[in-house]
Amino acid sequence: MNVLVTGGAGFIGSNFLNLMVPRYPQHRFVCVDKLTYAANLQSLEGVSSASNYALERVDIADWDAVDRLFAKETPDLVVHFAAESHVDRSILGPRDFVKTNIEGTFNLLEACRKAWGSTKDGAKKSDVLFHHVSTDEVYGSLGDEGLFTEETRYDPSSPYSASKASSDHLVRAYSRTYGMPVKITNCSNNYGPRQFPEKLIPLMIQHMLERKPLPIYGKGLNVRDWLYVDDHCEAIWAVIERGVVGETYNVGGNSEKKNIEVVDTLCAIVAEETGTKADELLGLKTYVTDRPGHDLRYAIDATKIRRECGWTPKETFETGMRKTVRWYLDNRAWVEAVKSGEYRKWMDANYGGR
Ligand code: NAD
Ligand code: TDX
Repeated sequence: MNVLVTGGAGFIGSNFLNLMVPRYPQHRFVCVDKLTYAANLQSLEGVSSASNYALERVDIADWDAVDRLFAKETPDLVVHFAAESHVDRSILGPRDFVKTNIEGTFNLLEACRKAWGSTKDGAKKSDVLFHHVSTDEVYGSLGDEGLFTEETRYDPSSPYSASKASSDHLVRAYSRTYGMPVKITNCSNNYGPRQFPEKLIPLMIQHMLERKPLPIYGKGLNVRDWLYVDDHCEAIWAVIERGVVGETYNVGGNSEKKNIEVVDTLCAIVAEETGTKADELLGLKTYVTDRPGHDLRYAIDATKIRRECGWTPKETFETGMRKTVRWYLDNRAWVEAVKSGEYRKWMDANYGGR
């Protein structure tokens, strides 16, 4: 198979490529990425010289570029990770989210449609499967009870989640209207190596190492369902291999934690791993203004993917968090590289260099 992996230089996409490129030498993997602030080619050093790997710098919001890419590559499978992914950025500047997450997904679907049914007699030319990587945030917020299922009504709260919801609707519409083969996964919060340090877990680790305040939004009582990134990547592959075409699968770690619990756990692990007193790190906790429209609680019912695709997560929250802390301790240069340049400018402009 020729596999296009959009957003392959970002957090989840790079972990996906690091797992799949060596595992499947019979498939060719093309990383399709605009290389925004969130991308880091160092994350792909382990696969960049593999003979079944290639990189194409493409902005998926640019139709001509996407059209050219598909003419050149004729993919069998598109695994679509590329997105603007940070909720806080979407609140401060939603435009890029609409461009990449909605228009970008639309362009990829159009390119697949062109490959799917553009012969004169309307017969399909190729069988390209479109796997859309989405989020549980499309469902909005839960109260204290209940879980998101694949039937939960969409009710997004942020420009980010609204743009992802919109892209999910487009993907389903292409399946129903044109009969195109698509699959969707809606996953809970990921954590692990190579995550950009604007997201809760790597941001907190970094601030602990630099002895900076640990900014906790509101009272820290919002709940997320955490999943180790490799478990998410395996879930995507399980759905590609064993999921039913046209179906949606929720993916989650069965690991609900309040934000404050996440920070306390991280303080304990970082203290242990660095020989620091936990109290010194716990003393850095700082309660700051809440995120506007902050969803209270996310939690996933992953029964369908377990039952139909035989997937279960391998890591627990405790084992995954320890691996993650170790990775950030062992890869300080990676963090420094992504913290330079555009990220630093954005943080300085919006958070006074936090
Ligand atoms: P990320 O921000 O780390 O990476 C996104 C990648 O997409 C970057 O490499 C970036 O350069 C690329 N990109 C952005 N705009 C592009 C464009 N216009 N054209 C081509 N490439 C572009 O994101 P992530 O956390 O790895 O998330 C990947 C996907 O998984 C996203 O679709 C996100 O919505 C979804 N998701 C993420 C999580 C999570 O917890 N991180 C959970 C569920 C779903
Ligand atoms: O400094 C912080 N302090 C804080 O309290 C940050 C960055 C976050 N938070 C809170 C907000 C959330 O309740 O921590 C929680 C997690 O925040 P993020 O890491 O920004 O993730 P979230 O907003 O939940 O979204 C993530 O999971 C779903 C990803 O960024 C999305 O791409 C994915 O779809």
